[in-house]
Amino acid sequence: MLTLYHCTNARSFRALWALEEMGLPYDLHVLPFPPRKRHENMHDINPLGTIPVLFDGDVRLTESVAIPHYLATKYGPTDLAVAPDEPGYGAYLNFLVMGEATLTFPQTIHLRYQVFAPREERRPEIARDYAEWFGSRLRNVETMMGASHVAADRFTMADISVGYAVMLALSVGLEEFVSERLRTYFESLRNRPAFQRAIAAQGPAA
Ligand SMILES: N[C@@H](CCC(=O)N[C@@H](CS)C(=O)NCC(=O)O)C(=O)O
Repeated sequence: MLTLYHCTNARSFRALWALEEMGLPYDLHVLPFPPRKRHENMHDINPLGTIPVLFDGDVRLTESVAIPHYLATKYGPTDLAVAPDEPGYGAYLNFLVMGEATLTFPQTIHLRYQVFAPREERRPEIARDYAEWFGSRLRNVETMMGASHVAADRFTMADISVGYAVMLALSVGLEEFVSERLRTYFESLRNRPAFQRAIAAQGPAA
C-alpha cells in the first residue's frame, strides 16, 4: 500500500498529483503545517521532519520530485516518465530536478523571511532578494522549455515538478514574476482531471 504524508498546497502536492496521474490507490494523511512542530512523532515518520513522505511498504521517499519519477518507473509503463532511449530523456531529468532545486529553493527562502519566521525574525530585504532571484531563474527556465510542455513534447512528471513551482509563485505573492506564457502553461496543467482530483483529495485549504 502507498501512504502519503502531505500538507495542503505544500511541495508534497507534487506527489499527490503524481499519484492521481498514475491512478494508483493510496492512503493520504494531511498534516498541519509545519508538521515538524505540529504533528506528533513526525521525526519517526521522517527524520528530516518535512513532507512529502511516501511509504511504499518498507520503502520511504522524502523528495517531492523523486516520488513522481519513482511512481512512474515502478508502477508504469507510462508516458509520464521519459525513457533513456527517448530523445527527451536528458531534458526530462533536468526539468524534473530543476523544478525543486532551482525554482522552489529560492521560493522557500523568500517565504521563510517574508511569512514563516516569527515576526521579529522576518527580513523583508532578504525576502525581496530571493524573490527577484527566483524571478530571474524562472525567466531563464522559460527560455529552455519546449513549446507546450517542459520536455519530450508531452505531459510528464517534469511538468508536475516545474508546474508546482509556478503554482506556488501564483499563490504566495510572486505572481509578478510569472509571464503570460507561463500562466497559460499552468492553466493547461490545472485543467487536467488528475490535478483537480489532487486538489479535491487534500480537502479545504488550510
Ligand atoms: N527537497 C525537499 C524539501 C522538503 C521540504 O522542505 N518540505 C517543506 C514543505 S513545502 C516542509 O516540510 N517544511 C516544513 C519544515 O521544514 O518544518 C522536497 O522537494 O520534498
